[in-house]
Amino acid sequence: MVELSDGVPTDIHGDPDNPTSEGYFCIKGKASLDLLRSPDRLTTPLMRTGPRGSGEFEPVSWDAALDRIGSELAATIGRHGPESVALAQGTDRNYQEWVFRLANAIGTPNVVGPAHVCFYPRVMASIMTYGAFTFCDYDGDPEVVLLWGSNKPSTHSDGVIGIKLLRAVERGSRVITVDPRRTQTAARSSLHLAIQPGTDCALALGMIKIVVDEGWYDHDFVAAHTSGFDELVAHVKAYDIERVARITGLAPGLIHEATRSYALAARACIEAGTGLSQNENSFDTHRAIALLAAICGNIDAPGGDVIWEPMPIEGRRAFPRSDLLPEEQAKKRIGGDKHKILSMSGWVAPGDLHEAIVTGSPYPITSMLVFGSNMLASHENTELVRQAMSKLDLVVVCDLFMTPTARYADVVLPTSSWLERDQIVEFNSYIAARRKIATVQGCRSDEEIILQLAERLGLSEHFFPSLEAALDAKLAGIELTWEQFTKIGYIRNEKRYHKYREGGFRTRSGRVNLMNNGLRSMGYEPFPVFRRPPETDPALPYLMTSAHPRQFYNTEFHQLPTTSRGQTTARVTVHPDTADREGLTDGEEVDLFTRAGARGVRMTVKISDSVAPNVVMADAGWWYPGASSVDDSLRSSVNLLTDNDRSDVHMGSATMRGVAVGIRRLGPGRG
Ligand SMILES: Nc1nc2c(c(=O)[nH]1)N[C@H]1C(S)=C(S)[C@@H](COP(=O)(O)OP(=O)(O)OC[C@H]3O[C@@H](n4cnc5c(=O)[nH]c(N)nc54)[C@H](O)[C@@H]3O)O[C@H]1N2
Ligand SMILES: Nc1nc2c(c(=O)[nH]1)N[C@H]1C(S)=C(S)[C@@H](COP(=O)(O)OP(=O)(O)OC[C@H]3O[C@@H](n4cnc5c(=O)[nH]c(N)nc54)[C@H](O)[C@@H]3O)O[C@H]1N2
Ligand SMILES: [Mo]
Repeated sequence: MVELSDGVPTDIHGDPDNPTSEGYFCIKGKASLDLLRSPDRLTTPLMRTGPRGSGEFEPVSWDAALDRIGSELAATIGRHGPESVALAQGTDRNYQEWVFRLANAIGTPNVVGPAHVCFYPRVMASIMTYGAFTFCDYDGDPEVVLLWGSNKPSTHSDGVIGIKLLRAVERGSRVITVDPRRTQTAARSSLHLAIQPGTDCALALGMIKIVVDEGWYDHDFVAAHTSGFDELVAHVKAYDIERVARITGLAPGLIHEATRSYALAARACIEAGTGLSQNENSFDTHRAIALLAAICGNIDAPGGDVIWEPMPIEGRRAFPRSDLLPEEQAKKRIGGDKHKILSMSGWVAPGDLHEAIVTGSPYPITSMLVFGSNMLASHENTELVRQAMSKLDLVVVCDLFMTPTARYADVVLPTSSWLERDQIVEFNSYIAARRKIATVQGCRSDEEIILQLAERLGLSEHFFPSLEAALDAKLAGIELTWEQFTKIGYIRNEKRYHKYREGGFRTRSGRVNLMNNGLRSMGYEPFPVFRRPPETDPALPYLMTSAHPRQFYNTEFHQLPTTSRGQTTARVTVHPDTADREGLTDGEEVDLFTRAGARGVRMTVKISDSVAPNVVMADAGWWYPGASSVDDSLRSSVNLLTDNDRSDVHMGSATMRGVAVGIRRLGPGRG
């Protein structure tokens, strides 16, 4: 709820009637008015005048900027084909379907983003298992919530926010947390499994074995609605509890107790988060968890994992118009032969794209349009990203702020924030009309920019005469216009349980694929397998992992007073034993490194026994807005240390959690 005084926003707070938030409001929401007022906002298009990264730009008009982009794109499409244009977006935002529609209309299959390390490993694992993806039914009062690599109370995801979990706990739900870190929720959980980073796949397979051995699975559901159970039983024989305990660093008794508690609960759901999606086991970890949930009969059950049914609007599914992309173009998607499951979802993994740009193979990629991603900080392997961005003929970055990534652009387009645009917001539980209530002069929304680019590229037939016409078209399926919808505000999505009882699951067989022959025919294992534990090297004795910070949003908000107050440098949390061993004091600066002698990542030490002695927890997503060079602004960016060496074969998920590192002190040792 935004308070307006003479049309000017003066205050912002939560909306008690909102079906998702129930009025809960986080610090990032509170910072929204900072976004309108920030003196650092970009307010005019810029063209680069100095070398890439130098930060030297001159202001130009919108027409000059868009004309240049239009003509350079037309030229490269003419010379090298539409696939030479790559589009990029960061975290899922409400205009994502517009980016895909533009790509499809241009005819390029190359859209890059962090999908490989964000929600897509989970989404694709669920789709390959039961034909859809699910969300936790907190309103259905689960007896047990298995919070696995997810820190829900700090991070909202999938349109269900932490407050729903906290309310369920108030009503009696028990939480089991699987997290290498003792988070606030872990401390209040009935069980906390402080797992070694990157080993969750072994745990999930071990839990399946226990459920099978003890006979705790849902016999009727397994018989009626799954296929491949006997083969699964044979497959998990290799994951006996002693072996799993060794891999994960967890006591066998604790694993058994957690499994019993989850499997025997009448209602139980699993919140599987991004903590599982950033290592080489990512897809199989999520698939093993999907199998565990299925055999326990919790899919589409009250208080369980409920399958999402989108509302019949032209939203995330239909609006991208994948029919516009010819089959022979889709086949050219970079990485399509390598990371086949990611490719099925329409995304390209950053490592694959950047490699193709740098090598020019299998074909030239010359241009990139970035709609809201600070990829020099957020993609793994910063050095490769930098090489790729340096090589492109045309880089366009749409952003609110001058980020390290924007400094590499030829053309920067100033973008509006969420308060400055009309948008249909599509969540699991509802759709909402988000209305424009403010204007920052000079800025345009991504949707407007895409409409104007489409016009210059002669693609208007695939778009709309105006933004309002587009919003009307999106709502046609529910027989509303945008104008009418703004008066209604939001519409709740209907939740229905046990939908499979009517027509089966949306898989080819209509059953849950415990064994997946489709995966086999693509050259993958039909069952999840745990590959290997994170590497250990005596020179790199610690396993670095990370979490999304409560007061920032990925790499965002470091320049805003409300959110940056209280933390001005990136932190690494180390155990007191580690501090003793390395001679570290609280608050001192250190470098984390992965190669002796190579540049490290600068972090401020925080000593706490919330992590194990061999685990270090580094803040991800850091950059310093005030720094004079790109190098300096990225000095605390953990992706200086990540690479594409150990990535998931299905999705290309890079290893960002469970990276072997050493700690280098900068000053003399502790007394
Ligand atoms: N090491 C490590 N790396 C990670 C992660 C990690 O945990 N560890 N997390 C990964 C995950 S899950 C994700 S999703 C990615 C996030 O990666 P990104 O999405 O690249 O990161 P963001 O900070 O969200 O970048 C968004 C940029 O968009 C701008 N922006 C905000 N709103 C808008 C808008 O409406 N329009 C436009 N055009 N721009 C806008 C912001 O100012 C910001 O510069 O990072 C990934 N990288
Ligand atoms: N406040 C805030 N909210 C956000 C974001 C943000 O940056 N800030 N980012 C948004 C985005 S793009 C995303 S993808 C989501 C992510 O939200 P979540 O899915 O909650 O993911 P994270 O917070 O990245 O990590 C969750 C937990 O995983 C733990 N973890 C780390 N390594 C491992 C491991 O190997 N195994 C296990 N089991 N756990 C591990 C971390 O300690 C952390 O507590 O949040 C979204 N919401
Ligand atoms: Mo994400």
